[in-house]
Amino acid sequence: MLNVVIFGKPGSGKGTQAAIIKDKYGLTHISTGDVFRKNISQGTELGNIAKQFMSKGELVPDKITIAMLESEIKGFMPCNGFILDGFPRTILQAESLDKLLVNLNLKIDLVIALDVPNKNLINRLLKRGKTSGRSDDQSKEKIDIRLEEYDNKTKPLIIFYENQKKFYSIDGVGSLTDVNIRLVDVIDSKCND
Ligand code: B4P
Repeated sequence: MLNVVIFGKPGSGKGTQAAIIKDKYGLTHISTGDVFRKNISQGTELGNIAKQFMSKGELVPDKITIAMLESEIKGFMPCNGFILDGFPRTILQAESLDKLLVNLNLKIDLVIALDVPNKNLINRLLKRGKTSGRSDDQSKEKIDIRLEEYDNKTKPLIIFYENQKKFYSIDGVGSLTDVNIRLVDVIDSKCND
Protein backbone atom coordinates (compact mmCIF):
# COMPACT_ATOMS: atom_id res chain seq x y z
CA MET A 1 0.00 0.00 0.00
CA LEU A 2 1.27 3.46 -0.92
CA ASN A 3 -0.03 6.67 0.67
CA VAL A 4 1.21 9.92 -0.82
CA VAL A 5 0.47 13.54 0.05
CA ILE A 6 0.80 16.07 -2.79
CA PHE A 7 1.74 19.33 -1.15
CA GLY A 8 2.15 22.91 -2.34
CA LYS A 9 0.87 26.44 -2.52
CA PRO A 10 -2.53 27.24 -4.08
CA GLY A 11 -2.33 26.67 -7.81
CA SER A 12 0.92 24.72 -7.65
CA GLY A 13 -0.72 21.88 -9.61
CA LYS A 14 -1.59 19.46 -6.79
CA GLY A 15 -4.96 18.52 -8.27
CA THR A 16 -3.61 18.41 -11.83
CA GLN A 17 -0.75 16.04 -10.97
CA ALA A 18 -2.76 13.89 -8.54
CA ALA A 19 -5.32 13.22 -11.28
CA ILE A 20 -2.53 12.07 -13.61
CA ILE A 21 -0.68 9.76 -11.22
CA LYS A 22 -3.62 8.10 -9.46
CA ASP A 23 -4.13 5.69 -12.36
CA LYS A 24 -0.44 4.87 -12.72
CA TYR A 25 -0.25 3.61 -9.12
CA GLY A 26 -3.90 2.51 -8.72
CA LEU A 27 -4.45 4.98 -5.89
CA THR A 28 -7.64 6.53 -4.58
CA HIS A 29 -7.48 10.29 -5.11
CA ILE A 30 -9.00 12.45 -2.38
CA SER A 31 -9.05 16.21 -3.01
CA THR A 32 -10.52 18.12 -0.08
CA GLY A 33 -11.07 21.12 -2.37
CA ASP A 34 -13.08 18.95 -4.79
CA VAL A 35 -15.16 17.43 -1.98
CA PHE A 36 -15.96 20.92 -0.66
CA ARG A 37 -16.84 22.19 -4.17
CA LYS A 38 -19.12 19.19 -4.75
CA ASN A 39 -20.92 19.92 -1.48
CA ILE A 40 -21.23 23.60 -2.41
CA SER A 41 -22.78 22.73 -5.78
CA GLN A 42 -25.21 20.32 -4.07
CA GLY A 43 -26.13 22.94 -1.45
CA THR A 44 -25.41 20.62 1.50
CA GLU A 45 -24.93 21.93 5.06
CA LEU A 46 -21.18 21.20 4.77
CA GLY A 47 -21.08 23.06 1.45
CA ASN A 48 -22.82 26.11 2.88
CA ILE A 49 -20.29 26.34 5.71
CA ALA A 50 -17.28 25.70 3.44
CA LYS A 51 -18.45 28.34 0.96
CA GLN A 52 -18.22 31.10 3.57
CA PHE A 53 -14.49 30.47 3.98
CA MET A 54 -13.47 29.36 0.47
CA SER A 55 -15.05 32.36 -1.23
CA LYS A 56 -12.84 34.63 0.90
CA GLY A 57 -9.69 32.61 0.15
CA GLU A 58 -9.50 31.31 3.73
CA LEU A 59 -9.02 27.72 4.87
CA VAL A 60 -12.15 25.89 6.03
CA PRO A 61 -11.96 25.32 9.84
CA ASP A 62 -9.99 22.25 10.94
CA LYS A 63 -12.82 20.54 12.81
CA ILE A 64 -15.03 20.40 9.71
CA THR A 65 -12.21 19.48 7.32
CA ILE A 66 -10.79 16.72 9.53
CA ALA A 67 -14.22 15.09 10.05
CA MET A 68 -14.84 15.18 6.30
CA LEU A 69 -11.45 13.67 5.44
CA GLU A 70 -11.93 10.92 8.02
CA SER A 71 -15.25 9.94 6.51
CA GLU A 72 -13.77 10.01 2.96
CA ILE A 73 -10.84 7.76 3.90
CA LYS A 74 -13.03 5.26 5.76
CA GLY A 75 -15.53 5.27 2.89
CA PHE A 76 -12.84 4.21 0.39
CA MET A 77 -11.37 1.40 2.52
CA PRO A 78 -10.16 -1.16 1.60
CA CYS A 79 -8.05 0.15 -1.32
CA ASN A 80 -4.47 0.10 -2.69
CA GLY A 81 -3.57 3.42 -1.12
CA PHE A 82 -4.38 7.11 -1.20
CA ILE A 83 -3.16 10.19 -2.94
CA LEU A 84 -4.15 13.10 -0.74
CA ASP A 85 -4.36 16.43 -2.55
CA GLY A 86 -4.92 19.56 -0.46
CA PHE A 87 -4.85 17.74 2.87
CA PRO A 88 -3.30 18.23 5.37
CA ARG A 89 -3.03 22.03 5.33
CA THR A 90 -2.46 22.70 9.06
CA ILE A 91 -0.44 21.05 11.82
CA LEU A 92 -3.67 19.96 13.55
CA GLN A 93 -4.84 18.31 10.30
CA ALA A 94 -1.49 16.50 9.96
CA GLU A 95 -1.56 15.27 13.56
CA SER A 96 -5.17 14.11 13.18
CA LEU A 97 -4.29 12.32 9.95
CA ASP A 98 -1.43 10.45 11.64
CA LYS A 99 -3.76 9.35 14.47
CA LEU A 100 -6.46 8.23 12.04
CA LEU A 101 -3.99 6.24 9.95
CA VAL A 102 -2.44 4.55 13.00
CA ASN A 103 -5.93 3.39 13.99
CA LEU A 104 -6.36 1.94 10.49
CA ASN A 105 -2.89 0.37 10.54
CA LEU A 106 -1.72 2.71 7.78
CA LYS A 107 0.83 5.51 7.41
CA ILE A 108 1.86 8.32 5.07
CA ASP A 109 4.84 7.15 3.00
CA LEU A 110 5.76 10.32 1.10
CA VAL A 111 4.94 14.02 1.07
CA ILE A 112 5.91 15.62 -2.25
CA ALA A 113 5.81 19.40 -2.64
CA LEU A 114 5.42 21.13 -6.01
CA ASP A 115 7.62 24.21 -5.82
CA VAL A 116 6.29 27.15 -7.89
CA PRO A 117 7.10 30.87 -7.48
CA ASN A 118 4.20 33.14 -6.40
CA LYS A 119 4.34 35.09 -9.69
CA ASN A 120 3.54 31.91 -11.69
CA LEU A 121 0.84 30.87 -9.21
CA ILE A 122 -0.98 34.19 -9.45
CA ASN A 123 -0.91 34.02 -13.27
CA ARG A 124 -2.16 30.41 -13.31
CA LEU A 125 -5.03 31.08 -10.91
CA LEU A 126 -6.18 34.32 -12.58
CA LYS A 127 -6.11 32.47 -15.92
CA ARG A 128 -8.16 29.60 -14.51
CA GLY A 129 -10.55 32.12 -12.93
CA LYS A 130 -11.60 33.31 -16.40
CA THR A 131 -13.25 29.95 -17.11
CA SER A 132 -13.59 28.07 -13.79
CA GLY A 133 -16.23 30.25 -12.20
CA ARG A 134 -14.35 29.66 -8.93
CA SER A 135 -14.91 32.65 -6.67
CA ASP A 136 -11.50 32.16 -5.02
CA ASP A 137 -9.70 32.56 -8.39
CA GLN A 138 -11.37 35.84 -9.32
CA SER A 139 -8.98 38.52 -8.01
CA LYS A 140 -5.36 39.00 -7.06
CA GLU A 141 -6.51 40.14 -3.59
CA LYS A 142 -8.19 36.78 -2.92
CA ILE A 143 -5.22 34.87 -4.26
CA ASP A 144 -2.95 36.92 -1.98
CA ILE A 145 -5.11 35.86 1.00
CA ARG A 146 -4.75 32.21 -0.06
CA LEU A 147 -0.98 32.62 -0.28
CA GLU A 148 -0.94 34.24 3.20
CA GLU A 149 -3.02 31.36 4.58
CA TYR A 150 -0.41 29.00 3.12
CA ASP A 151 2.50 30.89 4.72
CA ASN A 152 0.81 31.12 8.12
CA LYS A 153 -0.87 27.73 8.43
CA THR A 154 0.45 25.28 5.83
CA LYS A 155 4.16 26.06 5.46
CA PRO A 156 4.96 24.79 9.02
CA LEU A 157 4.08 21.30 7.72
CA ILE A 158 7.37 21.25 5.81
CA ILE A 159 9.30 20.93 9.09
CA PHE A 160 6.66 18.54 10.48
CA TYR A 161 7.22 16.11 7.59
CA GLU A 162 10.98 16.75 7.36
CA ASN A 163 11.17 15.58 10.97
CA GLN A 164 9.36 12.41 9.89
CA LYS A 165 11.85 12.09 6.97
CA LYS A 166 9.01 11.98 4.47
CA PHE A 167 9.31 15.38 2.77
CA TYR A 168 10.51 15.84 -0.84
CA SER A 169 10.26 18.91 -3.04
CA ILE A 170 10.30 19.06 -6.83
CA ASP A 171 10.30 21.92 -9.32
CA GLY A 172 6.63 22.50 -10.24
CA VAL A 173 7.38 24.80 -13.18
CA GLY A 174 7.31 23.33 -16.69
CA SER A 175 4.91 21.33 -18.81
CA LEU A 176 2.47 18.94 -17.11
CA THR A 177 4.56 16.07 -18.50
CA ASP A 178 7.86 17.47 -17.21
CA VAL A 179 6.44 17.97 -13.70
CA ASN A 180 4.86 14.53 -13.85
CA ILE A 181 8.19 12.88 -14.74
CA ARG A 182 9.83 14.55 -11.70
CA LEU A 183 7.00 13.39 -9.45
CA VAL A 184 7.08 9.80 -10.70
CA ASP A 185 10.89 9.74 -10.27
CA VAL A 186 10.53 10.57 -6.57
CA ILE A 187 7.74 8.03 -6.00
CA ASP A 188 9.56 5.25 -7.86
CA SER A 189 12.89 5.90 -6.16
CA LYS A 190 11.29 5.84 -2.71
CA CYS A 191 9.11 2.81 -3.46
CA ASN A 192 12.21 0.87 -4.52
CA ASP A 193 14.25 1.84 -1.42
P1 B4P B 1 -7.80 23.29 -3.65
O1 B4P B 1 -8.98 22.79 -4.35
O2 B4P B 1 -6.92 22.30 -2.94
O3 B4P B 1 -7.01 23.98 -4.82
P2 B4P B 1 -5.78 24.87 -5.11
O4 B4P B 1 -4.88 24.98 -3.93
O5 B4P B 1 -6.37 26.12 -5.67
O6 B4P B 1 -5.01 24.27 -6.35
P3 B4P B 1 -4.07 23.10 -6.79
O7 B4P B 1 -2.68 23.14 -6.23
O8 B4P B 1 -4.80 21.78 -6.69
O9 B4P B 1 -3.85 23.52 -8.30
P4 B4P B 1 -4.44 22.96 -9.64
O10 B4P B 1 -3.87 21.61 -9.97
O11 B4P B 1 -5.92 23.09 -9.60
O12 B4P B 1 -8.20 24.40 -2.55
C1 B4P B 1 -9.20 25.37 -2.73
C2 B4P B 1 -9.73 25.87 -1.40
O13 B4P B 1 -10.43 24.80 -0.70
C3 B4P B 1 -8.71 26.35 -0.36
O14 B4P B 1 -8.31 27.70 -0.56
C4 B4P B 1 -9.52 26.18 0.96
O15 B4P B 1 -10.44 27.24 1.17
C5 B4P B 1 -10.33 24.92 0.73
N1 B4P B 1 -9.62 23.74 1.27
C6 B4P B 1 -9.19 22.67 0.53
N2 B4P B 1 -8.56 21.78 1.34
C7 B4P B 1 -8.57 22.29 2.60
C8 B4P B 1 -8.04 21.86 3.86
N3 B4P B 1 -7.36 20.71 3.97
N4 B4P B 1 -8.23 22.64 4.94
C9 B4P B 1 -8.93 23.78 4.85
N5 B4P B 1 -9.43 24.27 3.70
C10 B4P B 1 -9.26 23.53 2.56
O16 B4P B 1 -3.79 23.96 -10.70
C11 B4P B 1 -4.11 25.34 -10.71
C12 B4P B 1 -4.10 25.85 -12.15
O17 B4P B 1 -2.77 25.76 -12.68
C13 B4P B 1 -4.99 25.06 -13.10
O18 B4P B 1 -5.63 25.95 -13.96
C14 B4P B 1 -4.02 24.16 -13.86
O19 B4P B 1 -4.47 23.86 -15.15
C15 B4P B 1 -2.78 25.04 -13.89
N6 B4P B 1 -1.54 24.25 -13.91
C16 B4P B 1 -1.31 23.09 -13.21
N7 B4P B 1 -0.05 22.65 -13.48
C17 B4P B 1 0.50 23.57 -14.35
C18 B4P B 1 1.78 23.66 -14.99
N8 B4P B 1 2.75 22.74 -14.83
N9 B4P B 1 1.99 24.75 -15.79
C19 B4P B 1 1.03 25.67 -15.99
N10 B4P B 1 -0.19 25.63 -15.43
C20 B4P B 1 -0.46 24.58 -14.62
